Amino acid sequence: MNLIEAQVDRIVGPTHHFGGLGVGNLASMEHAGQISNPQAAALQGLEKMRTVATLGAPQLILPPQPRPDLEFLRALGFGGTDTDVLRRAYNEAPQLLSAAASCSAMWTANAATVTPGVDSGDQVTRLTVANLHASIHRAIESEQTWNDLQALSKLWRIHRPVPGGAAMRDEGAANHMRLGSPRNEPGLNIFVFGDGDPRPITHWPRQSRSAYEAIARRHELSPEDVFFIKQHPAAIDAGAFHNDVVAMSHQHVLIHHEFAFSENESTFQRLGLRFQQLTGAKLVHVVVSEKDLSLADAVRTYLFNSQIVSRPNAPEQPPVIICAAQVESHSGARSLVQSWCEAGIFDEVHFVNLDQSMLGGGGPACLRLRVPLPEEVVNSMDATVMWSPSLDAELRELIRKHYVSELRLEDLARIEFYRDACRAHDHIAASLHKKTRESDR
Ligand code: SUG
Repeated sequence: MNLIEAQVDRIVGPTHHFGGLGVGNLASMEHAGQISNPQAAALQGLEKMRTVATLGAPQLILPPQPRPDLEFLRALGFGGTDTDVLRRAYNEAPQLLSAAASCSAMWTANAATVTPGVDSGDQVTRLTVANLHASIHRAIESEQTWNDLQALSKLWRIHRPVPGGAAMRDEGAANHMRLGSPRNEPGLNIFVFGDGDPRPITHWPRQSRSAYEAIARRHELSPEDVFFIKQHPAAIDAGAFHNDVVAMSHQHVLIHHEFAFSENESTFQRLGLRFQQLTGAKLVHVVVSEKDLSLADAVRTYLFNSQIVSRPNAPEQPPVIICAAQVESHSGARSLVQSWCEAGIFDEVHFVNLDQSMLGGGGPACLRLRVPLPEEVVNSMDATVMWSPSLDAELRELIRKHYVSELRLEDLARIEFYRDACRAHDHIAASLHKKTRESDR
């Protein structure tokens, strides 16, 4: 039996804007205040989901988290009517209004850390919802994320976020990699953390080792198959605020930049050896040198943030790699992908335009949570949120009708805009949970 990787994406919300809130995230900081296009952002996300679903992978869709979060603003002392709360937040602390309206939950790679049941010695898939304590706008996501993931399946166990505040800050799957065979057999779990020595100079490391140690314990992973690996401080300082900006993995493939990790060769030797013992196969380990692609260009193109997808009905075929359009227009990054396809690591490459997400520092892999599942769990999942051509068409129509194509921070302070955003959210959520769709009958 094989493990099938379900992909969970969230629709970008109607309040998508560039708040410059991403800690250590150069794209986010650089584009702060720029006019955003929520309609294009949501349609671009849907287009990527279509690409993935067309490969035969189960593609699940979550609704946007309701924003602006007025409860959050009220808790911070902005009182009065809804109109007052929005106006006061905008006048007194616009960055808090921006945080309350952020659609950052669209980057579902940060929703949770996931391990398949087989790694814990049983068949129970485990998820720990990320606390996202490194950033104000992201720390408000976890409650809704817990509810959303809980609703998707009854056959997995979802743990609450790791407690303990900033010392236990956790960014979910963006810093976690699992290597294993395509079969439902134990694999290796690699947890990449940024705190401790050697420290970055400019940016604050978002992921703590202690949080991942707690997750490995909670998920009952066997210690000999768990690796804790340190992010290179130079990578964090160059803008790799998450490991998935400089490293990617899928089954027997591990590809990363030479400055992704602060580890010596022996760690990777142990990793390769253990992988071979566990799976009987050789780990394909590709290290991209600074000469072939500088750290700065890795961050600019998000090459290592490509989404790798196996076709469930052709599991022995090499997977497909989905890259941001920025990879296609960078000759160095493009030739690397082409060389990997020629070497048979990937079957083919698809380029997708995710410009609105990229301006906030999120590429293809940031926009999905991958969940390796045995087939019967895939079949147990909430079918009403599974991608289908008719759901896709319905969502596109709603987005075209209810989302604006130009948004400025001051718009978020208007009560009319707030009401429209609530309506847009309700339409999308209702559409996702509709039992039967005209065209599916
Ligand atoms: O947490 N950007 C997100 C991007 C997350 C990318 N995810 C992965 N690498 N897996 C972040 O920094 C920008 C928000 C703003 O600028 O308004 C933001 O939150």
